[in-house]
Amino acid sequence: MWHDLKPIGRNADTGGYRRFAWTAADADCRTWFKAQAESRGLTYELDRNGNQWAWLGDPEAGDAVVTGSHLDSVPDGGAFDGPLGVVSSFAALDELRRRGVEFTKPLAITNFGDEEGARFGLACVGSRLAAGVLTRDAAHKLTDADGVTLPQAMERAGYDPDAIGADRERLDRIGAFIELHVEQGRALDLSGDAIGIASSIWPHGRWRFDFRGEANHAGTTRLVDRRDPMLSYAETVLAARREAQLAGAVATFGKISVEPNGVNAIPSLVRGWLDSRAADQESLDATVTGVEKAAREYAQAHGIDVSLTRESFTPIVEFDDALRDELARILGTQDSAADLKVPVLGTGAGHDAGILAQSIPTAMLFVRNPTGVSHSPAESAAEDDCLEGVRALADVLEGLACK
Ligand code: HGY
Ligand code: MN
Ligand code: MN
Ligand code: MN
Repeated sequence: MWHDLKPIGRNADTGGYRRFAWTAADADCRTWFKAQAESRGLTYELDRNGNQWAWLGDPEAGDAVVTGSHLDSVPDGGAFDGPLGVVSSFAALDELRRRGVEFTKPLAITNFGDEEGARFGLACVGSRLAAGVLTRDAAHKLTDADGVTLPQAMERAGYDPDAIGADRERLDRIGAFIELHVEQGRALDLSGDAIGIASSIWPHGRWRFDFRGEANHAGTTRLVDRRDPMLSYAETVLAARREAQLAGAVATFGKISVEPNGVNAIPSLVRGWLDSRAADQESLDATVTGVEKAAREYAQAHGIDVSLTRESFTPIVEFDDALRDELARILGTQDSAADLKVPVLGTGAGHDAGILAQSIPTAMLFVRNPTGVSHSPAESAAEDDCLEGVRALADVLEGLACK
């Protein structure tokens, strides 16, 4: 199963993955998912937002236990971020069938579309649309770096962009959603545990800074005559590091666009995207406010126009206590989360579980990542830990959906 998926969208030179929404690699991943579902006799569904579902039992019955994750990636991403959750879901079902359990509730496995937002800039598009927290109109405005809109991309991939939108009736059939994910950090490596349970997802967002200056000749324009927006951008990146350090947050400028983007031309426009996250809202607010203040002060001093646009934001997600305690009881045979054998940890990474948690009892399982590295070809997880993850997920699904 894993080996059929691994080659899809993989860059042989870097070992990284490029599985952007509505591309050929995405289509191949979807074909893989459908084949896995049908080879297990599961009822395959593709919902109006392009999310895939594989059902055991009656999808209409309600109170379903659902597990899954995503198959798309960031540019040059790792092999585990997303796919580990989907593959582990199918493997956990295989394990439950080996155990001969009897299901008392419907079970479904999902692949949520466009979780990374790598192509159109907004994360969790498939789950946000289904949950009704992203409107069709707003989604239709999403455009990729080549100017292709999300509706055009969906149409080219054979999907109907006018069908997208809230799917509450489908989500209301879910009694509990569990997402297994490779840890994106080193907490489990440091604690010496293979498996962890999520307590929360930090509040996080994406802001776009536009710095406008004056295009000019790189060779003939005196320094004093320049209005170079690249300097404002550079100062803002350094300010982001300072502000995040002060607030105990994280801040990243990982994406930039420059116009006209010529080696020998002073830019007219530099766009920089800030990704910032913190364990609490106050620290996040302090960071972004500080970065904005620094950007405006520097821009003003150098005759640069600066504008700031918040492109996306996800408030803190506190996962459902009762479900988290239930997982803890099942996994650690503990009566409550208080004296856990299985560590509970917060995360700065966003997930579809964070979107669903806003309206459905939701929990996350993490599998140890020995280096903590993610969103990189170097992302890794030991096979034994992945198998431990499958066993833990099977235990949880058995505890929640079986006699
Ligand atoms: O950006 C994130 O945290 C997630 O990997 N989409
Ligand atoms: Mn990711
Ligand atoms: Mn992910
Ligand atoms: Mn010239």
